[in-house]
Amino acid sequence: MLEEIKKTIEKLDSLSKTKQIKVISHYDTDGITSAAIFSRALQRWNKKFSMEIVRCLDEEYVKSLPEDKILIFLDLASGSLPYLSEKKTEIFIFDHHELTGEIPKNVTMINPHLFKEENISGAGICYLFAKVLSNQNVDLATLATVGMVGDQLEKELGKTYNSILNDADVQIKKGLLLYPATRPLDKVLEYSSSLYIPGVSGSFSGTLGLLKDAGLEKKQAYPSLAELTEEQMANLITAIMLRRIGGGDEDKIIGNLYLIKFFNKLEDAREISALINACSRMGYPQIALGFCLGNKESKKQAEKVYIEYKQNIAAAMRFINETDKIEGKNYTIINAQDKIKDTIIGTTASIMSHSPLYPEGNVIIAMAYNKDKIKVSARLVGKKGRNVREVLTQATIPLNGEVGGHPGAAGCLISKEHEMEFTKTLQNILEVEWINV
Ligand SMILES: [Mn+2]
Repeated sequence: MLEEIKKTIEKLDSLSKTKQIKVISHYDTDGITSAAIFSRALQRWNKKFSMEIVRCLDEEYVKSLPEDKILIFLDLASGSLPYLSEKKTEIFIFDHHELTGEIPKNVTMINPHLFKEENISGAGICYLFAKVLSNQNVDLATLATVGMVGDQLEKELGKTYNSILNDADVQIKKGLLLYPATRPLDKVLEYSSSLYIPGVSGSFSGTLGLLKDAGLEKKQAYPSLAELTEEQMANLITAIMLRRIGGGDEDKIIGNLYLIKFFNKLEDAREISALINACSRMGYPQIALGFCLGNKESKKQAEKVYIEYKQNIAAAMRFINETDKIEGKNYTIINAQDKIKDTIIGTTASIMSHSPLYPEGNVIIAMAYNKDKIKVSARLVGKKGRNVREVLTQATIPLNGEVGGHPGAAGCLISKEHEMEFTKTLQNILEVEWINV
């Protein structure tokens, strides 16, 4: 792949002598960190460019792109090859998503799928590009680490990732997958929505009880996960396991913590990823990008937006608790309409699927308006149960919706005029299958 990257750089170099560059990247954490790495690398290479962050590439958008500029796509576009073949300009793609169709003649692609290599996130690929360009760019490896965590690729690290992590200013520590690992444990345990511990999550006294059982004491403050010794970490994990008996998910709650330097402070890469993601979902990808590039003003703004985002999520969860739901034996449908932002409806559905209120195998469908469309997110609680992507695909066949995702987490966009029809079809599918099972 490195050889291909070298050739790509030469091609880009000669083309850019007569043509302007437009870079388009994805709006999630991996896309934003890709954009940050790529911008810095182009800037140090003395190339002028413009940058745009988008949520998805649809046909209309691709058509609207200029024909007289070099187009570079980061962390997306592998699934849009047929549209791109119609553009009359040179296109470069640095992506890790699966390819649909042949690579058109006007497209140069760097994608690990083409080289049968380990899956590397968009930011990882952009980092390799930057490093081939100049060794000065090794300082961008930390951003590549954030992109990796953002796309949850840290579970199976191969050779390439190990070398990227080697370049990065990162401390790796085995421990409890609870973030941020850099804040006092009492706060993180009480307020975490990613790891549910019966009697502890949401309870101040329960949290203190757990910490006492784990033998952890408050000095000026409780220690953070990052500060624990190996023995303390093991005791804490045991104390949590005892409260999650029957959970059977040790591998899910233990893993590597990635501690990185950001703005000269030790930070948890997962927390940085959550902050970037939050800014983008709240409609401020440019703040997220500025934050990644080390802009102090962006950092201030990003922190503010992150707090707002958490408040939005909390309000969404309150709304879900209080609102009427369509409930069947093994499914729950929530139509939030305009009460929840379409950009956080997926996160909301994920939090619900981790909540103890819904039993394993339950299908959660959450819907929210997006202008004249409806964004639909489906999640399966636990691992065993229906393929939710299939469920959405079946329900959207008559409506011309586009479904994306995996068996356990999927989403689609339908037209608002089909709201009632869609909900009914969905209900029918979920009911019928239940009888079949
Ligand atoms: Mn990605």
